[in-house]
This record gives sequence, C-alpha cells and structure tokens, in this order.
Amino acid sequence: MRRQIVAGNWKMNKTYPEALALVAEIATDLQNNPVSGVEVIVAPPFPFLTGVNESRGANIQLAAQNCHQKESGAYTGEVSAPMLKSVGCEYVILGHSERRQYFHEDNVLLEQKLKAALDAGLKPIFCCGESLEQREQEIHFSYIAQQLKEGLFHLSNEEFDQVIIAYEPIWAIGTGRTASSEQAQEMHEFIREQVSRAYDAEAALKTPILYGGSCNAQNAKELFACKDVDGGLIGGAALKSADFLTIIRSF
Ligand code: 3PY
Repeated sequence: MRRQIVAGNWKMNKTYPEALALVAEIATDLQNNPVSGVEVIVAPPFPFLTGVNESRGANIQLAAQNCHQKESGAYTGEVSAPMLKSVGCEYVILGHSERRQYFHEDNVLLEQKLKAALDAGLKPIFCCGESLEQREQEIHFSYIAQQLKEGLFHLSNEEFDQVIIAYEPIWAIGTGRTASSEQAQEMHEFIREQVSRAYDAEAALKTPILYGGSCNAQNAKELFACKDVDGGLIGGAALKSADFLTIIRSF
C-alpha cells in the first residue's frame, strides 16, 4: 500500500498566536484520537516555523512553502533550504502555481530549488497543474507531462525517491471549484504513467501523488477513494482545525 498523506498549505495566513493555536488543536486531537497510516504535514509561513515545530508533537511533520535555490549569501529577504532544515522542516513545497504565477518561477528555477532542497535533506512536495484555458484547449495532459519532464525528471532515482507530487489544477485553487473525482483520478493515473516512463514501474507504484485545489471536508472522502489519489495538499480548509481533521480522517 502507498503512503497516505494530508498536507496543509497555510499560505500567507494567520498571526503567530493563531498559528500556534491551530497546530495545538490539530496535535491535541491527533494525540487523543490517533489516525493510523496517515502522515500529516503542515506548512506555515516562514516566521512561524520554529514555534509550530515546538508545538506540533510527534504526529505532525513540518514543511516550508518555498526555499531559495542558493545555500546562503546576499539575497535579502530570502530563506535557504539549510535554514529550513535547521528549524525542523522535513519537507518543502516547490512549484506551487501561486509561486509560478506571482513570482515567475519556471521549471529552470524549480530545477535549482529542487537540488537545493535535496542537498539540504529536505523532501520536496512538487506541484504541477494546468490552467482552465489549457484544459479547455485539451492540452492539459501534454502540459503536465512537460512540467514534470522539465521541472522534476532530471532528478536521479535516489533523489526522486524523496519526492511527493501534488497535482493542483490552477482552475480549482482558491476558486471553490474542485476537479471531479474522475478528473483527478484520470490525471493522477497519467502522472503515474509519466513517472513509470521516466524512472520505472516500481517508482510509479510507490510515489505519493496528492490532489490539491479546493479539497475540503466535504469532498475529501470521494477524492481519496480514487485509486491513484494518495491524499491532499489542502489550502483554505487547512486553516480550520475541525475541517483539516475531518480531511485527515477521510481515507
Ligand atoms: C488550494 O487548495 O487552494 C491549494 O492551493 C493547496 O495548495
């Protein structure tokens, strides 16, 4: 059986006290009613990482939402992968469509960020996803194949072993519109095929592929029931402990 993972992407939300309260609520609930077989990850904003790390308990892993491609240096305002590792991060989200769109991150830059993350011992959660326009033009499969090929498949087998893929159709992010379970399954199966071609059948079988894009407490069960959906990268619904906990219990 593949790993089952629910990761909360808090984006640029919450104050520090709110972030600590949120992680404490999730941690307490998971301690009182443990969920076996589901890995839980939270990705708070940078300034909250240390505090959240101290409050997360043993049942929650820590992720950052981004990292810089260089190890250190004169890059005012940036945060490097070794810094994230040193405050307790295990994972880093890379290639989220919001980073690609608002911060002009392309596959060339992502290649460097992936290397930096892996060199620092961070496991990447690599996001891919097509726009509504691309889906309507029916080029969504070729677009995702290209994102994977250029952004991810340069990794060695050993490096790729560390990766979680998140499929996040852009038209479903922050729009309240979700991919149907058929659309999610179809794309996840396609992504698995691409992994098999780039690496091998074993890698394809074991790579976790998460669905993201308005996944919430109402639709998680149906999405997670799909054969190739191994969990979710959760946006808005990760900001409310009750919703996030319902999603964690949706397998
Ligand atoms: C969303 O669900 O909105 C996300 O972008 C999760 O990363």
